[in-house]
Amino acid sequence: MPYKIKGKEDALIVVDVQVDFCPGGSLPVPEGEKIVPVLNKYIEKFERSGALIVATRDWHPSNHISFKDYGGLWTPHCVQGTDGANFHPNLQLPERVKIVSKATDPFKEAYSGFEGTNLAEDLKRAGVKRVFVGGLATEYCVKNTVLDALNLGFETFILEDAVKGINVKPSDVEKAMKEMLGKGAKKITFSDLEE
Ligand code: VGL
Ligand code: ZN
Repeated sequence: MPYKIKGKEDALIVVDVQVDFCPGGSLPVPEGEKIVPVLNKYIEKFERSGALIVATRDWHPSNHISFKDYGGLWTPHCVQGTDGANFHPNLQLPERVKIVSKATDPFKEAYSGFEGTNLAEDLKRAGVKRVFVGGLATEYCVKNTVLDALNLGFETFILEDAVKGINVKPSDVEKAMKEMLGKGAKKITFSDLEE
């Protein structure tokens, strides 16, 4: 179904497209790098329309609760200031991108870009009504960002061709997609967007 980009009422949120979440990194999402060129197309299109472009990044201190040694599920990843925490080198973020660093408190996991950040206030202040969410990983940070966006009252779109998941269990991504859609998110692909 076609949707017209409205410009200033829209925000593109690129979630955690970082070196550690791509093959070769410490917590790779299988084929995570494949969404990079697709995201670049979205970025270009939204940028041209005057929409707000946001890039979230996982930005953990080295003793973060998310890490196995500190009681969490994950191997260390996206530690502040390390190469693995950098955005993927081929991701073409525009000059005026708003970077949101999250999960910086050592004692709190925060999968959503809205958790413990000013993102909600910043979007509301800018007059944003709709958010378009892509990135990594579908069933963790993308899902939690999408669900928070819905709860905050944004019309929320998942970029189906620009997300990838980990699938710790094989059906995890499918379940996450169902949950997001069941709560009111809409899924679109690049060809659904009209300028
Ligand atoms: C993420 C696991 C741990 C994500 C972040 O960006 O989806 N997943 N930290
Ligand atoms: Zn993390």
